[in-house]
Amino acid sequence: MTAPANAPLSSRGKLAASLPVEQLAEISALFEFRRTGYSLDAPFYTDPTVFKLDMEAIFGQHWVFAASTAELPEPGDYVTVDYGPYSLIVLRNDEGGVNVLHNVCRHRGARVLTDATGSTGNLVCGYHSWTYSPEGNLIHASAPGETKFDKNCFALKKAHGLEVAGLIFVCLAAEAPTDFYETAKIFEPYLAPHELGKTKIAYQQNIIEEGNWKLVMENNRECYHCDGHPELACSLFPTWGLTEGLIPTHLEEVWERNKLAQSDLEARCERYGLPHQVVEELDTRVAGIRISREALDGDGESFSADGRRLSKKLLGDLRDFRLGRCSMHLQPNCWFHFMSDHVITFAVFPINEHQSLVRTTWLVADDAVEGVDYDLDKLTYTWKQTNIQDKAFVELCQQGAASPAYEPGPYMKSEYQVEAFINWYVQRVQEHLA
Ligand code: 3BY
Ligand code: FES
Repeated sequence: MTAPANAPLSSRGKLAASLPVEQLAEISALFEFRRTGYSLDAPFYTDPTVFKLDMEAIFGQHWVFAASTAELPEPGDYVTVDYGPYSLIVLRNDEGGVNVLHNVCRHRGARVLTDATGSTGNLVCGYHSWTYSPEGNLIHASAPGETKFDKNCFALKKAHGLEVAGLIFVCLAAEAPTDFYETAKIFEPYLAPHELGKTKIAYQQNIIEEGNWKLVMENNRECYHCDGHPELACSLFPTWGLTEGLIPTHLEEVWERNKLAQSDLEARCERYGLPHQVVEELDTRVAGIRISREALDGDGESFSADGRRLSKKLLGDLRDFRLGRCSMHLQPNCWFHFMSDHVITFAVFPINEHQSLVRTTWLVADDAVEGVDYDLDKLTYTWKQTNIQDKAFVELCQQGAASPAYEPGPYMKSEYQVEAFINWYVQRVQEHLA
């Protein structure tokens, strides 16, 4: 784990302080009187003011997953990450650390970098060529005859960056919450053996979903709907062959085979010294997490129809393909699957109250060769299908929430992680409002 390289500048004023009293009372009441155990009221998904509050209280205060190490391997490599009103530059510096800078020129505010990814020395704004060092210091502002301004006062604003086991997180708060370091200590040993620092991007997909970011997260936090994911379901459940859809046809056998598949996986993990215990603290931590290692169907190697490996190169120093999936859910915006042969990262970047960008990235060993060690279409098939199906589910819910007929419905037991996400969200916003 590397410590944050940058001290941020100031935090923005609270939205709450700027709202008319009646509107603030109305928004606070939404949180205070929401019916627990039920989905949220419509304004949580449709109201622009609630969205602004989400950006301030959640995305403005908490650690957000931005990218993986493989996306910026060399000094000068960068990605730009946008959510809500923010645009950030996440850049690999010469010391191997990560600089996080607001992508807002200190002259007249133009976006400095306009590409989603790239490699650069200094950062040059395209409007009047103000030029910043990779640390964000203004080093050149050609303005003939200009004598009266001090370049030191016009550095790009900074945010916090933290790289843990190959994942890069950013935080916009003036003081980043330190609880996240404790959460990172939980997941680091699960991820470390997969050596994400020695992976490369096989494929990255950006999907814009016509849905509020919370609907995207809620949808990810349950598999009650997984009958709608035939490609995923047949590799996800060790007993898929014994089920009809998600309904077990031979209950006893399903139970036994599940137990066997899982205990076989756990024995392998013990042999290789890989952590496999379930940690589930999704709403009891400020930096909520669920992590586990679970068996897959068929050969139990990867997300393929027969459970066989999708890349021939093992990640890191792993010695066995049959390691199931190590899956991690983090609040507020991401989830991951770490297999022996590849890794998939998922990040949700809210755009506005009714649109979200979902970025999915497939990582393989950096020496794996496309067409030789892996077939890109096969590697990405299951989750590309799943993402299309999830997008449709999210969009149906967004449409429903916009109808006057919508009212919150009850979460089923199997949706307890959705409830945990919502509880986490409500608690965090209420803390912020307080
Ligand atoms: O991606 C996940 O985390 C899982 C798989 C399907 C839905 N979700 C619970
Ligand atoms: Fe960037 Fe003028 S707005 S140089």
